[in-house]
Amino acid sequence: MKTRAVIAAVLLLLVTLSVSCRSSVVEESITENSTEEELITVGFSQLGAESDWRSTNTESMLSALSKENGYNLIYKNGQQKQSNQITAIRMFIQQEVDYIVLAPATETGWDTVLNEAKEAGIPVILVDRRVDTTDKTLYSCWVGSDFELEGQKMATWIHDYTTMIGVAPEDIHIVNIQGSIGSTAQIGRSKGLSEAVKEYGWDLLDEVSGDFTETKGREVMADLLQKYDNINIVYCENDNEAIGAIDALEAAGKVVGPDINNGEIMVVSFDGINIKALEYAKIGKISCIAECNPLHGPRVQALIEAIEAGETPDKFNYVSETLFSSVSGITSIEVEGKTYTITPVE
Ligand code: GYE
Repeated sequence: MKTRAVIAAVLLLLVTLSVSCRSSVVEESITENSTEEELITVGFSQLGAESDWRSTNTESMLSALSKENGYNLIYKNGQQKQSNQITAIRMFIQQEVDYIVLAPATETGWDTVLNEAKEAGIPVILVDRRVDTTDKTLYSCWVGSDFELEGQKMATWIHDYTTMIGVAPEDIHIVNIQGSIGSTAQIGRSKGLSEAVKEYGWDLLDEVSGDFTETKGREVMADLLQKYDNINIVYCENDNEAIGAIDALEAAGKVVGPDINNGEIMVVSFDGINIKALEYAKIGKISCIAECNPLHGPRVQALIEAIEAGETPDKFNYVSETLFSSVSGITSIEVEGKTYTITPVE
């Protein structure tokens, strides 16, 4: 007993000595570690900065995944190039981030790099657009809009409105200024329109990409006006394109508005975040805008928190959205049995 007590006392002394010798170092690294460890490191690869929607989305992500909220965010702007996004993801993997958040430019071409993230054990959360991978386990979950539904809603609004003012389907001559080709937003919105074209027998004159930008929207619209003299509806896959297209239409002496029976050219678009576009919607220069909500920061934050708490969030998380219009007569539309009320622009 006595020997054991002596050994215990000596051991205690040794431990105390070694702790006190290292104490300052240990304390320092504990302080450092504890703050760092409390923060969740997230690598966010944004696809670019092509539109107002995109800048609002970036701001929302940066403010939700902030230090104050417990995040150490590494933000990378892909400048519209998938190759830049792939490089960013590889960098995040090397930095051993806790999560990768990806807003992908296009749907295809992600299998290899997402496999690398999976092998490194880093969960990937997709935001806004989606990826087209055969293996759905390459990402944890996705949050964004139902782009095809947005297109269907817009097509239904066009159908209801033109029926109301008595325009025959064959007298509807549409051009589609598409978004960036291969992006989920473009694919869904173009599909919503083409299905309606088939169903109602509208005349879809042309589909060209305006890359979701004002400059390209203006350029493409000017070309389309050279090619066709009977355009009466311009379907723009985002507001920035619509603003550019309206410029080009007015520069060519056209009157933009919903009165297509009297020669006006009707413009419709998507997003509803750009101030100028909302102003245009108020005065009828843009006849209808299908809302696309960019405020995904808190949604991504909630998904990360759920995973941190050991939960498995739903794979696909949709945001509900409205339509904005100041054109009188249509107060709601119905798509697949569901009613959507039109929000007037104030
Ligand atoms: O509509 C457009 C942006 O993917 C939903 O991308 C997004 C689209 C948005 O540049 O303005």
